[in-house]
Amino acid sequence: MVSLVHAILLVILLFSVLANGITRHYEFNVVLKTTTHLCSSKPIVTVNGRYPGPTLYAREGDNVLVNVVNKVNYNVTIHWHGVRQLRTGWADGPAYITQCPIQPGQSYLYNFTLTGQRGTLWYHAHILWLRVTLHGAIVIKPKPKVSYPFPKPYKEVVVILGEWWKADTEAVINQAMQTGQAPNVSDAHTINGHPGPLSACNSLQDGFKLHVKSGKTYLLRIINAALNEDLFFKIAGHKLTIVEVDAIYTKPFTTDTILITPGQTTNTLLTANKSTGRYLITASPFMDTMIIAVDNKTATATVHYDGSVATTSSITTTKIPQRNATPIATSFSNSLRSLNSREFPVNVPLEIDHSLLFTIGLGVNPCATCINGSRVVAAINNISFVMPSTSSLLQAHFFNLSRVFTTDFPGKPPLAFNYTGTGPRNLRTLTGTRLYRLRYNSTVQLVLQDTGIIAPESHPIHLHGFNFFVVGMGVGNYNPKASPSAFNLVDPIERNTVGVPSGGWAVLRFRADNPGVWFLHCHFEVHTTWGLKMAFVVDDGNGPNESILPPPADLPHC
Ligand SMILES: *[C@@H]1O[C@H](CO)[C@@H](O)[C@H](O)[C@H]1NC(C)=O
Ligand SMILES: *[C@@H]1O[C@H](CO)[C@@H](O)[C@H](O)[C@H]1NC(C)=O
Ligand SMILES: *[C@@H]1O[C@H](CO)[C@@H](O)[C@H](O)[C@H]1NC(C)=O
Ligand SMILES: *[C@@H]1O[C@H](CO)[C@@H](O)[C@H](O)[C@H]1NC(C)=O
Ligand SMILES: *[C@@H]1O[C@H](CO)[C@@H](O)[C@H](O)[C@H]1NC(C)=O
Ligand SMILES: *[C@@H]1O[C@H](CO)[C@@H](O)[C@H](O)[C@H]1NC(C)=O
Ligand SMILES: *[C@@H]1O[C@H](CO)[C@@H](O)[C@H](O)[C@H]1NC(C)=O
Ligand SMILES: *[C@@H]1O[C@H](CO)[C@@H](O)[C@H](O)[C@H]1NC(C)=O
Ligand SMILES: *[C@@H]1O[C@H](CO)[C@@H](O)[C@H](O)[C@H]1NC(C)=O
Ligand SMILES: *[C@@H]1O[C@H](CO)[C@@H](O)[C@H](O)[C@H]1NC(C)=O
Ligand SMILES: *[C@@H]1O[C@H](CO)[C@@H](O)[C@H](O)[C@H]1NC(C)=O
Ligand SMILES: [Cu+2]
Repeated sequence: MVSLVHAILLVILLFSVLANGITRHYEFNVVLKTTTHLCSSKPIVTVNGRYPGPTLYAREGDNVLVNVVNKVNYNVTIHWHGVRQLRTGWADGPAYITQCPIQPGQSYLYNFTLTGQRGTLWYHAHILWLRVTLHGAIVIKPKPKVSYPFPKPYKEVVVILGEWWKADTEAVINQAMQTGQAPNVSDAHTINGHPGPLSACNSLQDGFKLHVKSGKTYLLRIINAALNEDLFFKIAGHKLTIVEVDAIYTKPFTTDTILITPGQTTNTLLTANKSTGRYLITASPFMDTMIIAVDNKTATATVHYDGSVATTSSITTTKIPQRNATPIATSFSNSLRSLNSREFPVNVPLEIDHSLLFTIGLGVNPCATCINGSRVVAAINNISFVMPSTSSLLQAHFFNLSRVFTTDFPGKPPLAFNYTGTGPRNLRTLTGTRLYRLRYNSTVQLVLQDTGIIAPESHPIHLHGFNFFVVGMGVGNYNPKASPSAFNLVDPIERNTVGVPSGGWAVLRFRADNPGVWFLHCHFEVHTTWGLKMAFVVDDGNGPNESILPPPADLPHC
């Protein structure tokens, strides 16, 4: 009898576990690890000594607990990029935005639930330039017994694209901040931690090998973890079928080249339809403003058919896209559509409460100690954002601390001008810690307009706490009268990071249904450092589930 009762209880427990997800516990020790490959030997900041870091596996609905223990001499925080963090902003991770840093010797338990999300996301350090080596994949499987809306792949493989400096990256950005100039570009791109067999890096490593069986289909979960560069991704002799971006299912489409900006993820099916051989995988930069320096080296890896002999001469190669191949980039962006099925409907806000226009771009401010007496900066609506230091913005918001921020961030540029034009103008920006306030459940249309101040440039803009719909995109200046007629309000792509075209604009829509303080910034680390960032503060609603949860007891203090 006892065992029958136990069995029934177990079944009930199992069902509640299946319905609500389980709790997954991860231990992340942030430690230094000395690498001896990749053109240089130097200590790097890692999770558990691994580069890239370990993959965090979970299912939709799971509660994830990650205990982060800081064993390095840097302040550390970790961001769970793309995880919506409904009411749990305390676990979002950007330093001085939602938490103070985890100081050396301290630890912090990130506690969040993966509600309504499945797909590939990633985690990375969100302080200093530590994310260059502190990053890894988050793989969220559908709920038990739920299948993908595409044929089940034979195997799944995480492919992380990165950027590698021979020098210490903190020295690189510190030098740039002292001189006021742009930081040195990287020395290599990487695929799963390796520049690859054909790299100019003379790495002894063979590079990453993707072993495949002829006739099978593979799901590649591609992540751009580079600091400052958009990347093209190709596989020689094979087409790629895009099925998901930023943990949102897409209408499948086939392409030979993927464009992926820092912060974005792309899931693609690869059918190994050759019988044998080795095929080159490439990751190369996209930057269509020629005066901006990029690391022009191509990272390589190989698709290796089972039974093929490994000689360099036997690798089938592919044409690398030019760094300024704008048509390839535009064609890829224009092909993205949300799946918009019954299970995964598109809910684009149609009535807009806040219609915002943000200019994004560079500027120049005086700096007596800098090389030219000036420094390059970056700004949104002419404000170079300044981080608080005495508390995080979320703590200040929750505990009603005054004098940490103001809520007067301008909803439109202070000065209307020919944004993408090149005429002479005052290059100065203002500084401030200003936020834009949104009522709970209000709707936002945000036009992101690149400027030609110094030079037009594409910017991968990332919003924390939300996904948004990209309802329109174009070149030149956004035209409030003409541009909306081309909006896609039916099946626009939904994502968390958008590549705003160089000298152009993108229009985002989202509903402010997540109370808290949410960072909006360029995912080129150099632009964020220079000030291309701001935050939204979303009020609590009146309902029982519409307010921020109280902070955990171990939340770090400044
Ligand atoms: C995680 O947060 C939830 C509230 O969202 C809380 O109920 C739970 O106790 C927390 N778990 C741990 C281990 O602190
Ligand atoms: C940046 O590059 C310059 C020129 O190659 C070099 O002199 C300098 O040492 C580099 N800076 C760092 C921090 O490596
Ligand atoms: C393999 O797929 C590619 C791209 O879809 C196609 O061009 C090629 O003809 C296929 N090859 C074979 C042997 O089926
Ligand atoms: C990369 O840039 C370097 C320095 O500007 C140049 O010498 C080299 O030819 C370039 N390589 C490619 C593949 O464009
Ligand atoms: C310094 O300023 C001069 C004049 O404005 C400009 O031409 C030059 O490019 C600047 N140098 C650097 C390294 O930014
Ligand atoms: C902050 O102020 C709001 C509104 O006045 C109040 O409801 C809330 O309890 C205050 N929070 C704290 C932590 O004092
Ligand atoms: C803005 O500047 C661009 C580039 O100089 C020019 O082609 C365009 O005509 C200008 N637009 C307006 C409205 O002046
Ligand atoms: C930005 O603000 C500075 C300082 O007030 C001003 O001089 C400059 O003209 C402004 N630029 C733009 C584009 O609004
Ligand atoms: C949010 O607003 C929409 C209408 O704009 C309404 O249908 C929905 O019920 C609201 N949700 C909440 C939680 O208030
Ligand atoms: C609030 O959330 C809890 C837990 O998810 C749920 O059981 C409850 O029904 C929700 N209440 C409302 C009014 O939505
Ligand atoms: C680490 O963060 C604390 C809290 O904000 C700050 O006081 C301290 O200066 C930081 N340490 C370093 C090395 O930046
Ligand atoms: Cu940028």
